Amino acid sequence: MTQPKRIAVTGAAGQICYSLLFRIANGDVYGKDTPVVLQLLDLPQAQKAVQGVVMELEDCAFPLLQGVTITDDPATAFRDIDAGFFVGSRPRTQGMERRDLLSANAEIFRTQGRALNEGAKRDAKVIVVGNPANTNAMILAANAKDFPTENVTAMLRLDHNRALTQFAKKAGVSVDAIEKFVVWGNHSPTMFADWANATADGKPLPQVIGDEAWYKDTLIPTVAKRGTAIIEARGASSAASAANAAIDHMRDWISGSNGDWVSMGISSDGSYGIPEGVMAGVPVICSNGSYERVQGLKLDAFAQQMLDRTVAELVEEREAVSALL
Ligand code: NAX
Repeated sequence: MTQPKRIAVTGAAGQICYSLLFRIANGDVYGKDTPVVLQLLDLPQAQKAVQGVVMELEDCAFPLLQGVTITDDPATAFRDIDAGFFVGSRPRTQGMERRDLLSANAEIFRTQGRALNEGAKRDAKVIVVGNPANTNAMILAANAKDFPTENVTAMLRLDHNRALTQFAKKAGVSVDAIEKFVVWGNHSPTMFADWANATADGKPLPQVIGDEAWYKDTLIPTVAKRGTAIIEARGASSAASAANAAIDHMRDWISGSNGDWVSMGISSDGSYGIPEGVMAGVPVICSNGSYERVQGLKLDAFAQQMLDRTVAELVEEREAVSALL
């Protein structure tokens, strides 16, 4: 058997992790030949709940799960890791302003960035799920000074997957028939689900669907408000689908996306006029354990306006936390 991969997961007692941890232990990230060791982080008051989750992991008798550690210390959680799922974050509580939420999370991700810098392998792959995911990822990367910024990413994949299914249903095709679709920008209601280059079974998706009003007036808002719709229906926020999206993101990054585009929040190099250093969703193609931005796309006036709007929000978020960068 190959060496086990060490995977840190934060927010381990939370509802996303109640799905995520079992998928990772089942081999859904690194494949069925690679054993894993889980290094679980949560707050001191959540340690007992994490122990309960670990009891259930044990009771699954996953052949690939070679070990689990539980801690409330980020340095211990991130030591020697090959991958990190940063799920835990401070939720918004009643009366809390958006600015306060950003700062509370910025503090968490600053501390965790320093610990990541100290302990993680330099080629570790990191996904930030905890909201505000893009800005948290930017802070994490900025505070992990000797850790490659390109190895810190934010999750846009849930928005991506949500849109794929809506398109597939409308076009009457299977989800995997749709390619070259991207969600740009922030994981927030401003995100821009862009179908301009997308295809269904190789044919241009806008032509296959042939209903631009549906795209603008139904698809875009449906995806943007899907999180809220799920809370209203389920009485709790997306969990299994969020865990699945995190798995898809990491699996593709590790094993490749077979030439197709996927949406990842990555640190901007200035492409598409997105200010450098902002962690924005862009189209990437994954292969051989890395990703490459899809370059040279032409954006029409509508797309440009949508991109500008979501990027402006990211820039605002960056300004709100600038002291911690
Ligand atoms: P839960 O509230 O169920 O769990 C969060 C867990 O994080 C708790 O166990 C809490 O103790 C822990 N935690 C808080 N601060 C921590 C810290 N400093 N270090 C370690 N652990 C800490 O939330 P859950 O539903 O699991 O969602 C987790 C995060 O994902 C939230 O921020 C949520 O907004 C975000 N989401 C992001 C999505 C995305 O697409 N990027 C979609 C799903 C989800 O809404």
